[in-house]
Amino acid sequence: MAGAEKNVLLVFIQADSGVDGASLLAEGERSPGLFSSLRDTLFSRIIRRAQFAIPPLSLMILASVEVEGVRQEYCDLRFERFPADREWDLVGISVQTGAVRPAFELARALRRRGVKVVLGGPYVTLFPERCREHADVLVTGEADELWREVLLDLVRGSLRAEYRQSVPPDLSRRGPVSKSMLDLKSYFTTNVVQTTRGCPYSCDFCTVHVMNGHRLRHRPVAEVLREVEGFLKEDRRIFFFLDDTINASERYARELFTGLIPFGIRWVGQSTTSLGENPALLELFARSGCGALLVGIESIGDGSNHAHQKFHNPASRQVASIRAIRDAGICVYGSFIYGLDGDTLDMPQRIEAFIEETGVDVPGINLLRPIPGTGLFSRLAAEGRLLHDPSNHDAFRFSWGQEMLYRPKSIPLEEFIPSYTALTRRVFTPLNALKRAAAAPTLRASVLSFNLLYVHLYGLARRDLMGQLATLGGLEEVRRPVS
Ligand code: B12
Ligand code: SF4
Repeated sequence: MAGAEKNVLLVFIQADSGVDGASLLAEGERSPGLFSSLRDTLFSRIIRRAQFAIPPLSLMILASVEVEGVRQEYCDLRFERFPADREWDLVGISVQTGAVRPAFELARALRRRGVKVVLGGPYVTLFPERCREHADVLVTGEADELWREVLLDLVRGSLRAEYRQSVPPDLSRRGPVSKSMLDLKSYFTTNVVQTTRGCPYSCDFCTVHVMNGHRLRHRPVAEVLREVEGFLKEDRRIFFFLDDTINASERYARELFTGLIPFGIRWVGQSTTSLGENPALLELFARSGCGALLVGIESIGDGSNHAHQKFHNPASRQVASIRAIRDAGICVYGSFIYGLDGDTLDMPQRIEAFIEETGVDVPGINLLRPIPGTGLFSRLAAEGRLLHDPSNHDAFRFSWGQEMLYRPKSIPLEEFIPSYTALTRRVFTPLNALKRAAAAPTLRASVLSFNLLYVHLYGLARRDLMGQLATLGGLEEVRRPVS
């Protein structure tokens, strides 16, 4: 091993997504009229201040791998410009489905200048063949262990074209994550922790079980606690547990959150509604500092959930579960999807009534997103219901609520879009934001900021959707299936 130190840059790319940091949103289109314009300016300021952006754990994990002769740096394009004035031996880009086009553009520009590019991340794992021509090196799968191999090969001057992690790695072998690369001030918090990968469920709109497998893999609790302790030395703000289902294994969750109590942290995470049926675990969550949980309700109708292979969330138990979580002093971010197969035009009103009845603190009313690589995407493509050419992934805006990407099963688009925009107009008002904040069991300022962010965001989404509605005639003709 000889030669000068190798400089590696890891890059995170801004997605079109409305929730991914504030910079893009804040520049949103202005409404006509003085009042609307003042309102938009006010919301943009609030959003900028709130900055819900968190750093990407994937790149924090990679940057924590130490190899002699390699210096790793990191650039978050949400907040900074690409450091084009520096010499890089290797640039690693994380490719998320919401940001494939800008990732490829950056890769192309760098390679034109002779910089070697490595691509990794969810989209690369799902579609390596589409990424190959844009990279010198492809990394597919979870790269926790592979990255060391890549860096060692870089030092040796023997980089391969592809590194593949076909068997999901054993998470107990990875050490704690370092934050040394981060500019702490850029983020809402930098305390992002993942304890478990994989998901036992098979919802057809989700890529987690496809990419990370159905078997739950846990990090040793002691390791997670050590990481939390280390993180606290640099940043005392709230913790985000990024696990998709933090209550997936009761035994593990019990051990983890019991261990967390002495740290006195505040944390938020994601759980299934079934947590509300487990008073002992719920109490432990609250005692360990849980302030809010994102709960994937998706539909309040069993037929709609079942149509998408989601069976672990029976409608009859949802109201009681959400109330129990809130009664334990934990806010609920209720994540709904409207437009599922099985949904009919009465669903908006049912969602609204559900939000009222349960007191969901922050509602998220999503449009169904057919992500390439999911069973849903393939099925809608086979049924001729996608609004764009299924082979052209760039044609789809996967961003959260601004555009319909498919035709709902039993509601014509011309009726679906107005029914959705009318729902979000009723649910996301400044008055409702204030009411929800006042009623929130805890974290009232965050509940207010989030709801105000959504008043703004769903307003932008409505404008885009109404624009799409105006062009629908043309779209429908192109994509209507041959009967
Ligand atoms: C937190 C989160 C967010 C946060 C992101 C915050 C942040 N700054 O990271 C927010 C809310 C902003 C968000 C937004 C979106 N998200 Co999101 N999100 C997640 C979540 C829950 C955790 C992500 C995470 O940190 N995982 C842990 C890390 C360690 O895993 P990883 O990212 O896969 O990284 C590993 C490998 O992929 C690889 N790797 C990753 N990057 C790189 C780069 C290189 C160079 C290399 C070598 C390897 C490599 O190595 C890593 C370590 O093993 C995941 C679910 C999940 N389980 O991953 C969904 C998930 C990633 N999101 C998803 C989606 C669809 C989105 C949105 C498009 C949603 C939308 N419609 O707006 C946007 C797009 C955002 C973007 N920048 O492109 C999908 C991705 C599907 C896909 N095929 O890409 C997921 C998998 C959820 C799902 N149910 O399907 N998201
Ligand atoms: S949506 Fe949630 S519960 Fe369903 S498969 Fe994905 S991670 Fe698992």
